[in-house]
Amino acid sequence: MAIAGASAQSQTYVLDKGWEFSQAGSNEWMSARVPGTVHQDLLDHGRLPDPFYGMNELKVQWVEKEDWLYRTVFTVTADQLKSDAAWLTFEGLDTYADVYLNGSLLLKADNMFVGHKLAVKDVLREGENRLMIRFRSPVEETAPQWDTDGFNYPADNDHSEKRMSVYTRKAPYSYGWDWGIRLATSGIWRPVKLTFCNGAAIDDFFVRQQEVTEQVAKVDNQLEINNVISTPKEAQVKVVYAYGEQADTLTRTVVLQPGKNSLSMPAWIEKPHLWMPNGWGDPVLYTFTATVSVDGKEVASREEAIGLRSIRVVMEDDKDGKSFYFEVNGKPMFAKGSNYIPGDALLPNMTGERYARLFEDIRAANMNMVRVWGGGIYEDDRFYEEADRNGILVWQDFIFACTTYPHDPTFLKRVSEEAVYNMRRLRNHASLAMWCGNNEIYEGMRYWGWKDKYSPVVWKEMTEGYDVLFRQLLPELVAANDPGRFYMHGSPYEANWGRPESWKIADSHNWGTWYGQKPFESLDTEIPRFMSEYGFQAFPEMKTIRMFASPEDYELESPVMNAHQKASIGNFLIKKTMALYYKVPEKFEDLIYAGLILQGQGMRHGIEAHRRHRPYCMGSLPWQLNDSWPVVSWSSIDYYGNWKAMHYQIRRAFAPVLVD
Ligand code: NHV
Repeated sequence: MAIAGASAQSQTYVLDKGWEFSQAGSNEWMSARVPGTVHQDLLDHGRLPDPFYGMNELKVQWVEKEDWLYRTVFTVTADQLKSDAAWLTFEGLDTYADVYLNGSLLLKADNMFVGHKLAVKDVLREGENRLMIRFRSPVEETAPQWDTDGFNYPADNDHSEKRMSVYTRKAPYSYGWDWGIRLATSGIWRPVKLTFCNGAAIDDFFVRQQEVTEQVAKVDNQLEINNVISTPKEAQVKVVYAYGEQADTLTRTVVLQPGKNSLSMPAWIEKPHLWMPNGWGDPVLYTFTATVSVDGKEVASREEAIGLRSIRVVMEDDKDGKSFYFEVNGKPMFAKGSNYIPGDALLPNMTGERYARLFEDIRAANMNMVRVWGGGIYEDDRFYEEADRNGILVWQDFIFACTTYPHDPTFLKRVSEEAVYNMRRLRNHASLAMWCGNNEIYEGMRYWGWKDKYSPVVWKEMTEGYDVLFRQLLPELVAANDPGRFYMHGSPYEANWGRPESWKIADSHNWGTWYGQKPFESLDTEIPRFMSEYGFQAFPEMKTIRMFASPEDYELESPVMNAHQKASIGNFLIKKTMALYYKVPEKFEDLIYAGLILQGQGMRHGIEAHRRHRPYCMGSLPWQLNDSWPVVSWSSIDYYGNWKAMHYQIRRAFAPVLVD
C-alpha cells in the first residue's frame, strides 16, 4: 500500500491494506482482513463452513493445530525516512507471533492481551517494505508444557482432552465454555499502525483524579513525553481542559532530555460538572488536551475524554459481616447490571456499531454497571468509551477464570506485562470502577473438589500460585500503575452459594436456582451483600434457532440442538424448574417460548428481592448479559442482539422506582 507524504508533524497510518495469509508450508496466499483472525479469512474464502451453523464447530477444529503466515507490503518515502523516529504498533497479536520486517526479526509475541510499539526507523527502507508475521499454533506451542506438567489443570471449560488453555495468555473462552464454541483463533486481532515522529511524542497522558467533590476536582496531569532527538530541547507543554464553553489552560516550559521525560501538571477544577452513573444525571465528559510545542510549532498532541467523579468500593466489616458496595460521588449506589462475556467468538467481528448497540441495550434496561468477566478479554477501547458516554460503571476482572494457573517466571512475566499494559490503556476511563483478580478460582480451590484430584505436591504449588498471582503480583501492580483504584483478589470474595453463613461477606455468586435446582423463591431469602452472579438458562427465540438449525433439528435433544447447548444437564434443569411453575409444553416451539418467559420471571424475582433488601444488599448482576455465538445460555440478549424476555423483565425490575 502507498502511504501519503510526510510532514513536519507526526503522522500515523493504519496498515489495514494489502494483507495476505497462508497456511504455513502451503505457499498458497489469499487476501486477508486486518484486524481479523484466520477463521474469518478462511470463511471469507469459502475454506471453512460457517462454524456457528449446525454441527460445523467440529469441522473447523483443525485450524487451531496449524501455523499461519500473514504478510503485506507498504511503501515509505525518502521524506518519511527522514523523520526523527518511526514506530510500528501492534495493538494485539493472537498469540504466539514472530514479526519480521525486511528480513529483521522485530518481535516474538506471546500474549494476546499486550500491544507492542516497536522502533523501526533503522529497519525501514525507501520504497517497498515487507512485513510478515508467523503465528504458531497455540496448542502445539504449549503441548510440551502439558506433557511435562503431566496433569490436566482443573480448567474443565476447556473443551479438549489436553487442557492447554491455562498456559497461554489468550482469551480462555476461545477454548470452549459452557455457553461457548471452541474457536482457538490466531491472527492480527487488533490494528497495526505505522507512525513517523518528529521532535517529540506523548507516550502517555494519565489524568489522575486525586480528589473529586462537588466543590473541587483535584487532578494530576501526568505526561510521559518522548524526546526523539538526541539533544535536550526546550518545549512548551500545554494542557487544556474544557467542558462546553468553559476552558482552562495550564502551560509549562520544560527542557526535554533525550528519551523519556515524566511531567506532572496538577490542576484544581472548582465546582466541577460531575460524571454521573445512568439514572443519576448526565455522564459529563470533559476534553483534556495535551500538546507539546517546540520552536513555536506543535509537534505532539493527545486528547482524552475525562469524567470527573469519585468511586469508592466500600468493603468493610460491619455488624452483619462484610459490606460490599459502590459509593459514587459520595453516595452509595445500588449496582444494577449484568455480566458481560465477549460479544463474538470471532472478536474482530465486533464493530463500533455493535458496541454502541450493546450499551444502548444496557442503558435502556436501567443498568448502571457491567462486569467484564474474567474468562473473556480486556475489552476494546470502544467498549470503555461507550461505558463512559452512557454512565455505566465497569467492574473489570483480570483475565483468569475457573481454574488454577501456572506461576513459573515466564508466566508471571507475561501476566505483569499484560496487567501494566491494560491498566495504562484503561485508567483514564471514568467508567472503570474496580479491578478484580479473577473469576471463581478461590471458590473452586475451596469447594469444587480440586484438592483431591492432585498430588499434595501439585496442590501445594497451585495454592501458592494463587497467592503469588492474586494476592501479591496483581495488587502490587494495581497500586503502582492505577493508584487509588479498588482491587480485590477474586469474585466471589469469600462467599459460597452452598454456605449461608458466608453470604454475609462481600459479593456472592448464587447458583442455587440453577445447579442447586431450587425454585426462584429461594432468592427471596438467600440474600447476599452484593449478588455478582446468579442465573437461569433459556433457549434463544425461534428466529435465532432458525439461523443455525433446520426444522428436522427442532427437538430438545437433537444433535444440532445439543451442539448449541454446552451445559451438560441444561435441558434437564430448564424442564425441572419449569415444572414447578407451568405445565411443561410438549411441542419444541412452545417449550422454547415458555422457557423464555420462565427465565424472565425468575430473574426478575431475584432482582426484586435484592432491591427489597437494600441497603443490606447493594447490587444485583444477573449472569449473563449477552452471547458470543447463537447458543442456549443464561443470557438476556442473544447473539443477534434480540432481547430475550429476561431483558425486558430486567428493565422493569431495574426501573428507578419499583412498586413491589
Ligand atoms: O455455568 C454458568 C456460569 C459460567 O458460564 C461462568 O463461568 O462464572 N457460571 C456458573 C458458575 N459460575 C459461572 C458457578 N459454578 C459452579 C457452580 C456449582 C458447581 C461448580 C461450578 C460463571
